[in-house]
Amino acid sequence: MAEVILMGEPMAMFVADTVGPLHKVQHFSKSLAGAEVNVCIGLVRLGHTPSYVTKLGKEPMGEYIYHFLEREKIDTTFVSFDDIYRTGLQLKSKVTEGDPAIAYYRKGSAASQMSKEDIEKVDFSGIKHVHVTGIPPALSPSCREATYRLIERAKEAGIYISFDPNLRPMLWESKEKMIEVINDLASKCDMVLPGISEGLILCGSDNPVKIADFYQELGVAEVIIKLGSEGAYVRTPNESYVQKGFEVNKIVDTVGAGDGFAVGIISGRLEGLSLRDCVIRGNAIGSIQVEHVSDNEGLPNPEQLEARISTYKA
Ligand code: KDG
Repeated sequence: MAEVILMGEPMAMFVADTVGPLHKVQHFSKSLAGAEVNVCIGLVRLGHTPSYVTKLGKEPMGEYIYHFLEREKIDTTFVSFDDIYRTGLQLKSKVTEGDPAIAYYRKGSAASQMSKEDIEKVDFSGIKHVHVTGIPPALSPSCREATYRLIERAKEAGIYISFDPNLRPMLWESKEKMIEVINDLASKCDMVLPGISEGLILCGSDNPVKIADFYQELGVAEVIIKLGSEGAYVRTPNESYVQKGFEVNKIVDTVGAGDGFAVGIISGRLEGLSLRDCVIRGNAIGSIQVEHVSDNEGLPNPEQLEARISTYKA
C-alpha cells in the first residue's frame, strides 16, 4: 500500500550527447524527467512506496513512461491515459558544469489535462505524506484546481504536506501570478522547501532568516531553505540552524538536486528520523544528484546513501 502521494507531469527527456547549443546537437539520449516523478523514483530506491497521479498520452512516449514507472515499482493506480493529448517532451543540453539549457514541448500535454476529478479518485487510506510542487499549478487552470484540491483533501485527512516551489517562470502567465499562487499554496502546507534564489523571487529577500520569517508569518510551521553547496537553513517553531552541506566530487548537472533533497526529507520523516537527520539526508542525496547528468539516475539506494553520509564533515 502506498505511503506517499505525488501529482505531476512526467516528460520524455532527450539529453544532448554533445556539448553545444540545442539547435546544433545531432544526437540525443532518451530518459525521463519531471520533478515529482524524480521524487517517486528516489523514494522507491530507499524502500518506500509512492503513488503517482498523472495523465499520459496514448502514444509511444506515454507507453515508454508507463513502463518506466512500472519498472521502477512506482504505484500507477492513479495514472490514466488521455486519448487525444500527447505526453510532454523536454530537451536538455549537455554541459561541462552548472545549469543546462532546457526546452519544453509540453503546452497542452496530456498531463496538463488533469483536473480536480482526477484527485477525487485518489484513495488516501494509508497515506502518511503528500508532497506537492509548484509545477502542476503552472500547467493549466484545471491542473491548478487539482493542486488546490490535492492539498485540501490531504488536510481533511490530516496528512502531513510538504511543498517545493519548483519555480518554472516560463510556464506561468505572469511572474506576479506565479508568486501569488505559489505563496498561497505554500501557506496551506506544513513544510516549505524553497531554494535560496526562489526565496528572492517569492519573498523579496535572499536572506534565509527573512525567507523563513515570511513563510512562518503565513502560517507554515517548518521552513527549510536550500543553500546549494552550503547546505540548508532550517527553521521550526522551536529552533533555527544551518545544516552544512556535503563535499561534491564534480558538479556535472545541477538539475534534480532539489528533488533529491525532497527525497531525503520525505524518506527520513517516514522512517522517524529527527528533522536534523532528514536534512543531512536531503543534503547528501542532493550532493549525489549533481554528480549525474540524468535528473534521477543518481538517486541512491540505501548503501549508496550510507556511503555518502559516512563522508560527512559536520
Ligand atoms: O526538478 C527536475 C525537473 O525540473 C526536471 O526533471 C523536469 O523541468 C522539469 C519539470 O519542469 O518538471
